[in-house]
Amino acid sequence: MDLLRSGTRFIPKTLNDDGDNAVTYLPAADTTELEKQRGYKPLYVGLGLVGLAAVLTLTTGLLVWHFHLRREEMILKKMYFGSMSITNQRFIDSYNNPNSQEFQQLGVQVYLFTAHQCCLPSLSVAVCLSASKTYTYHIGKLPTGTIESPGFPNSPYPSDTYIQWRLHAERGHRVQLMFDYFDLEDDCQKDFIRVYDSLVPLEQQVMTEKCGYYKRNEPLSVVSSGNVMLLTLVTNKEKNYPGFRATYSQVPLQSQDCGGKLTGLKGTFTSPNFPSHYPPQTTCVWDIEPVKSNNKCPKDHVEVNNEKICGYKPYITVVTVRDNRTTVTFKSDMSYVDTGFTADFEAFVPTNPCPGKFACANNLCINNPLTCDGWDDCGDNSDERNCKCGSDQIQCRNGLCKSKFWLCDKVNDCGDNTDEGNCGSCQSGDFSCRNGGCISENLKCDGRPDCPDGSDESKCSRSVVMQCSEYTYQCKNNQCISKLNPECDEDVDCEDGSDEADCQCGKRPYRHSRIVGGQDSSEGEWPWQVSLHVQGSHVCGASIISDRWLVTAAHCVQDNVEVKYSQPQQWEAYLGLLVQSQSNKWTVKKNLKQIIQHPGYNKDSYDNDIALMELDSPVELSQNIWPVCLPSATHDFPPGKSVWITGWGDTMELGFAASILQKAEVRIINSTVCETLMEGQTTPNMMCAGVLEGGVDACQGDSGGPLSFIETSGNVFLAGVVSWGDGCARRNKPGVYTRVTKYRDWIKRSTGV
Ligand SMILES: *[C@@H]1O[C@H](CO)[C@@H](O)[C@H](O)[C@H]1NC(C)=O
Ligand SMILES: *[C@@H]1O[C@H](CO)[C@@H](O)[C@H](O)[C@H]1NC(C)=O
Ligand SMILES: [Ca+2]
Ligand SMILES: [Ca+2]
Ligand SMILES: [Ca+2]
Repeated sequence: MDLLRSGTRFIPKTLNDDGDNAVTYLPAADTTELEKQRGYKPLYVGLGLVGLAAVLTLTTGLLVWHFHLRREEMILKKMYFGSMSITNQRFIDSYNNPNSQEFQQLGVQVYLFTAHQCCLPSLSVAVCLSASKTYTYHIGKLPTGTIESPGFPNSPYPSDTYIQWRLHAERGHRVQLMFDYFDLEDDCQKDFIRVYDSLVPLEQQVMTEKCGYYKRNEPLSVVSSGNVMLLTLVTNKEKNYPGFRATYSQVPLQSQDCGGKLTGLKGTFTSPNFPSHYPPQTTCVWDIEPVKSNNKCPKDHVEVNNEKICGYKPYITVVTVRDNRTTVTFKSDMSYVDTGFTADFEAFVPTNPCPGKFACANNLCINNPLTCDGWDDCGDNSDERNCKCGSDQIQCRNGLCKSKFWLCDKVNDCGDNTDEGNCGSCQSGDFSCRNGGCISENLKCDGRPDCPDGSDESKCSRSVVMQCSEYTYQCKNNQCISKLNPECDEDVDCEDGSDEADCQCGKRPYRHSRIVGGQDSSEGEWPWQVSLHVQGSHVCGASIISDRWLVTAAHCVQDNVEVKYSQPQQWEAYLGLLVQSQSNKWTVKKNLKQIIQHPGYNKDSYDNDIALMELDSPVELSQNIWPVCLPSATHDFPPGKSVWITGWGDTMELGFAASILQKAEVRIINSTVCETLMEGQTTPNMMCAGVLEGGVDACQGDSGGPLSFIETSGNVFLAGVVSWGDGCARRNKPGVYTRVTKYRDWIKRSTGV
């Protein structure tokens, strides 16, 4: 009976040897319909299938085979489930217990899942589900309850597990499940949960599948369409994460959960439960009345004006209705739900749609100064057409104007490459050496340096040892290698392996699945960010580079008439902080032992704007307190690439103070171009970065705070220190940052780090 123990491989094809294609899907019984029509609950029974083929002959009614196949790579990992509904029986609670007298009287012989009966063959090796378990909860008796993954919160969930939790609400209610902690392996091929709108894992009724990490300010919540829900947890052999904790409850099923009549000239409406997941099988109709289909979106969608909208839209979507009323319909089908939408509506006078503002071609109204500024604010570029370009703009051949920041940064901003022509690059077929000059493309990566600086060998899979220069990386054994940025790129390039030593820096414990609209950071997202306080208030930012040392800006520690900022006893450093004035168990407050301002700091030109701070005692590193990587002196941060600025707002100047740590994505500006734009106020010790397309201008960087560059390996490097240009990310003004690579040797000499 116990296949695994007997050493036999689990063969899921007991019934039919044709394998995958032979699995038949019969339509699932619609549980809600049965309930509504007959007042009966259909009886669903999970059948453990392994070695139990005989059960099949006993069933009456509808039999549904569920074939749980996780995409191609996972063909070896399958689970089979059967379910059966007996439609002529009224459901009573004792049917949940197959040993009850009532159940036995049904005359159906059923095997429920028990440990070791369901196995997952993985990578051709049979793996038994060591803890396959089913829990059942009836919500009516206890209004809410908690579900946790095994071991939570004290230990990670177990390997090779399949667990299911069945939730029954009372009739006339929905089941609501809210995860307040969720941290699973990032790869949904490996560990995942699924939530079903049914009591058995029917593919057609999956509401959602989740893995990875959800931060606390983005809770995960799902609602069923009827009064049942199933949660399953599947884990594989490796990498066990903390798991999850969820609260279940029931919510009354209302006939009118959403939709309705909207009047007035302005308003907002959202999908049900927004920003949580909307329930499956939902239809909402809004009649908008001051003012009014194709097959583009066959599944869940919003329909307005016969136009269906679905999918993820990072930017605003505008629908214009040329009528004095409209209807908006939201529909979700049986499976896979998401967080839905929020929408604003506004009535307009057709003859003057945007009084006092600019009317985009899509009828969005934007403030006049946003036209012809080089940024697409309408979403259809109509605010950037027919413009006369300003002196700080590039006149693109296609008629657009773009900010001059974006000249010669290898990103085609005009769309027709106007901004990337005349950048002194070589003819096609030639390779441009980093320090100028052109060589034939064939000489690239041939193992011999042909450019004077060897840069033709700098972006190759193999690194060559060559003469040291400002374009090579120096290994600990003093050999210099040709590869560009070989540090912590997960390939050993130095003979002594020193390029891959000490690569724990710049790792973020939490994985950040998708960058959501807002600019608030989440806990542990920037664990090197420090808040420096003087006299109880936040004054500057800093970055953690070791358990003892911080990097900040020299101008932060410059004395003025009122405060001796250069004195360590003036300062308090808050590490692991997310919200100002809200310390938590991860937050550590430290005093300083010493401050080392760069001896070459020039308070007029802001040249060498960098300083070091030593903590009075080493800080214990944690998931929220972690050092950033220091780039080697020859590390290249090329123009055109994204970097992140973070901070609570610059309070030294006339900024605002944000309460939650803010982040903003900016783009590195070509330094030759920046020098021109800033009219010679920059030095080679500075680098410039500007707001990205679609970005908002807000003052998000703190003086002294980090400019973080996320390398493809996932390690984050400190590219810069917020210095001047307000430390703000402003559309038409680049931010200027201290170029950290210039100070690598000084930092090493001063701190040993
Ligand atoms: C809306 O327009 C129709 C004609 O298109 C008109 O008959 C109706 O009175 C209008 N309703 C309002 C509220 O203006
Ligand atoms: C920066 O722009 C100049 C022209 O202004 C160009 O020669 C140079 O190659 C650019 N630098 C980079 C790294 O693209
Ligand atoms: Ca614009
Ligand atoms: Ca460009
Ligand atoms: Ca390497």
